[in-house]
Amino acid sequence: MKCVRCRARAEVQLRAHNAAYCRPCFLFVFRRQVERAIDSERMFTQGERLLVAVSGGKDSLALWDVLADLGYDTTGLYVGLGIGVYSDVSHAKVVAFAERRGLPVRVVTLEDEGGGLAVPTVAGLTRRVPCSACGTMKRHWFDTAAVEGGFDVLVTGHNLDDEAARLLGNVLRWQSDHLARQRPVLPATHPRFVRKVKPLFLTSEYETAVYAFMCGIDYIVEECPNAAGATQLLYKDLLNRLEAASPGSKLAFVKEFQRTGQPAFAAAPRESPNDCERCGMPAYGTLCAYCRLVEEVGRKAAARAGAPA
Ligand code: Q46
Ligand code: ZN
Repeated sequence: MKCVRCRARAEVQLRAHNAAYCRPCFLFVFRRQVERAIDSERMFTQGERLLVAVSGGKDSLALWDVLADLGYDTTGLYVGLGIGVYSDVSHAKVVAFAERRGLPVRVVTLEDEGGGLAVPTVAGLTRRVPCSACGTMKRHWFDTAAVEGGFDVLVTGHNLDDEAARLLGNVLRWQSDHLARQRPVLPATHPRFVRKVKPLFLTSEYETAVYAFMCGIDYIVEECPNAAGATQLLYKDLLNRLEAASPGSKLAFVKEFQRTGQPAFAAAPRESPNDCERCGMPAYGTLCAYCRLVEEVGRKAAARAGAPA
């Protein structure tokens, strides 16, 4: 197999793109793909301050690596979720990467913030699926860190596989509100929000894994222990089977949704949020999702301790 750009021996085959590349050409094409996503979706410009949410996994670290190479002003954000060894190892990987590249990183540890509520405690007390509690908490701390740090943009490492799985989940239940918001760029719609972008939305998990491997990025290989039962994984598995039989399906699914489906959902009138009475974040009702969760935890913890709920 030969590289489609330079005819040298290819090291990577990308069936979705009907292409194969040698190492230097793959690295070039990978970076160019990220750059094109940033430019074509007008995600951000040089001079803006980017807060890059990093989990210690391959996607977010590969993205941070590319953004730093492209000369953007980046700061990493690591949110410690309190998930045992997984959190300890992922924290260490983020700190080591930031030190090696000489990049600033901000660490928010949930045990030390807002009442010391880590994901396992919250999930246990509220009997929620850990990923549901985790999602609400991560979103809250990402938004808070971005706004309080005076950043222009919050960048996340969601890749094509994540976006396709999320889209499939939203379509299966026709969640029109979620479909209207599933975009690679979410403008700052509230004073407590900054713009949110996903430069890897057309880049597959396989591509980021190859990039991280070729660049010698040391990332956490183990999945979060809560990922095993997550519905997202089931959707990913289904989509992988589809992709194997029909390469390019995921890319077409996400790309065409962005071109045709999403604008139709976004055009429908939607309720605009209030300000949360407690933290000022957008809320449907008096409290935002995070403050509702914290309140529920307080109630359940008190009930468990035998105090009146
Ligand atoms: S960290 Fe959190 Fe993921 Fe773990 S608890 Fe679920 S959502 S699986 S990206
Ligand atoms: Zn709130």
